Amino acid sequence: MSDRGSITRRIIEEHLAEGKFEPGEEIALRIDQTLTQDATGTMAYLQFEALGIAEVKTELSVSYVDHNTIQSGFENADDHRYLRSIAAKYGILFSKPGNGICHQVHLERFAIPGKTLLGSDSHTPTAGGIGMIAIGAGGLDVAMAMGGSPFYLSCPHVIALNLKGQLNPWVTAKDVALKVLELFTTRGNVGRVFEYKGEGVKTLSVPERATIANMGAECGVTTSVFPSDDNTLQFLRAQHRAHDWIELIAGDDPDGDDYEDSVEIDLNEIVPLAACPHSPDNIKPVAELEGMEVNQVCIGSCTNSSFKDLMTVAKILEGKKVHPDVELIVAPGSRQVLQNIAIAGGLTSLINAGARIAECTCGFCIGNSYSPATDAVSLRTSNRNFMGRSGTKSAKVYLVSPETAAAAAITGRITDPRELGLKYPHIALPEQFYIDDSMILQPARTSATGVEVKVYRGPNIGAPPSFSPLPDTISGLVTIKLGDNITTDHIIPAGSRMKYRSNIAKYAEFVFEPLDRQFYKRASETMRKGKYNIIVAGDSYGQGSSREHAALCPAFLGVKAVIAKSFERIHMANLINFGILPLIFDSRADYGLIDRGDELEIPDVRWRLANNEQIVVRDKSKDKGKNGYEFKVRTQLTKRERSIILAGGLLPYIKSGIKVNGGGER
Ligand code: MIC
Ligand code: SF4
Repeated sequence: MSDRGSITRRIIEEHLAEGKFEPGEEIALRIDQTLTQDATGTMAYLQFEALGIAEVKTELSVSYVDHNTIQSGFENADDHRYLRSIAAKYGILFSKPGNGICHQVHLERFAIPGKTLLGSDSHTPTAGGIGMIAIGAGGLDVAMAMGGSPFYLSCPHVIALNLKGQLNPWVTAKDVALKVLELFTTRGNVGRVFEYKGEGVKTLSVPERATIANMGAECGVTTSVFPSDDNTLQFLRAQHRAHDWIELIAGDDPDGDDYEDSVEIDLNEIVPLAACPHSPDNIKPVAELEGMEVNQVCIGSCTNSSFKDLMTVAKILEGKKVHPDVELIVAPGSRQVLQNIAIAGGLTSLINAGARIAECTCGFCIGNSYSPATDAVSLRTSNRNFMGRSGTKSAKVYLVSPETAAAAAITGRITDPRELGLKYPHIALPEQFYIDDSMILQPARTSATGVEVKVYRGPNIGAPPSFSPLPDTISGLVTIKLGDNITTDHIIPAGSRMKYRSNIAKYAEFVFEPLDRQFYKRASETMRKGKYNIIVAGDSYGQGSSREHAALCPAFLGVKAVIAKSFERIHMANLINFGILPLIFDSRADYGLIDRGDELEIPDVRWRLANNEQIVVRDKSKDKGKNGYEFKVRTQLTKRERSIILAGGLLPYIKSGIKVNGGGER
């Protein structure tokens, strides 16, 4: 690997399959490793099967089961069995339910500095904490990578985040992540990478760096990356994986063009912070919220469930009891964390204090368990507090550090942990973790009989739907008009609905359920009339998760275009993969002129897209009697993406080999 330039540039250049390192231009990256989790995994593997490839072509692919582990009914269990049989058949490692959250386990057991990782989960950048380029994507893109195809993306603009100084006691990596969200917010960061530099980086361990990289996902960046240095070596050594270490430090930037911008963050100045309801960028100092009554405290999730996180909480709670009015839930990030806090005595302190010890899974974070009571205040160490995500619409979720969470568990109120009057428990990483990988199945082990592995398909697992090519003209109705910051949790809820991830016809009934329960009915009626459904939205449409169901289910309901002020990266890629045209208002004022129910026509759209000509939308419900009100929209699509939409999505594109004319690079 060259020793010149930013870490981002060095890893990308080492993995370029197409294009060159020019921010904003389309590039294709060779992918060394993939990860999937069960909620996105079944659909990803159904699509992988459709590619007809005998075996995964990556250096390593791991299938985790960590999201849908509440097996109330056969659906989840059937999915797990399907995933296990697919892993055995195609050469994929299988991390059993209970072994831990994909990002935590991947960091511990598989992440390698300098490599690329593509994961069907938006928090895949967690592995950036070890010095990987780790990117979240839709399941179909991950399926393609498992099949050996490169991953296409816009070459990122790299922002240097220069950390100086050192965190004060009781101030943590989570507070740094929240500070970054305060500075950059949840929108406007598409196509960027945050690269962490500076003396302050040396004061952070790998799990702390991983917490910060994890929440870059909330800013919408492509990924976040840290150097690989002595701390990285120490972490890998503790994981008995020193052989995976390489040093990776940003080199000279002779042309001075590797970083688009540089922002300094003084770690000494950060104080305990909280993200207030209902967005991860709604940041306030904990001190300003002090005294607010707390009903629930949840510690865990892929952001803050490491050994250090839980041992710190255990030390704070040692010899104390959880406040009588608070329920405390602790979900270790992995079985390794659980085993090691048990060995170190932390688990006993947590149990004695009155914590409810949950499984090593996503659990509360995805809202499929431990939902708070009506109107409750819940303090969580997770990364998203979108309205209703906890499973309780009226609940108020605050995102905080494990230290702040533990303080509230004791006092029953939001408390600045510095005011607890305790000595800060500095927890060092063990020299060597206790390691037991017996819940990670090697492909050969699952087919112990030597007979060809039979893929198990339960009745809830349907074939992935296919979609028609883009029509010459889109004639449709505005089925829903939305505001800014619509998340994928709004588009297709997770929580209790998540068990239908493998059954698109059923899951589609819940599209936009949190916002408009009539959407499914209206969309079905439009389809019966032989028209398409069109979604109109404001800024930053599709924030949050990588779930391709937020595109797949609308496509199943006849959505052919989304017209928005701006889109988030992963969701836009998913729309393209399922043949939905993402259009951007040329004049933002036109957004105000459209109403739900309006009849829209997008004439000659097929020809215009193919030839990269201006696309025009005609609102036939406005200026009646004339030709309707016409407004201009644009796309931010590469040639390849335009071809995919023309074909009706990525799978039909691969089969059809359609190619288009003209420029149109993003
Ligand atoms: C999330 O945190 O929202 C999820 C659930 O992990 C999603 C993936 C999914 O919807 O299955 C994500 O972050 O991509
Ligand atoms: Fe799981 Fe929550 Fe992390 Fe998503 S954000 S992977 S649901 S722990």
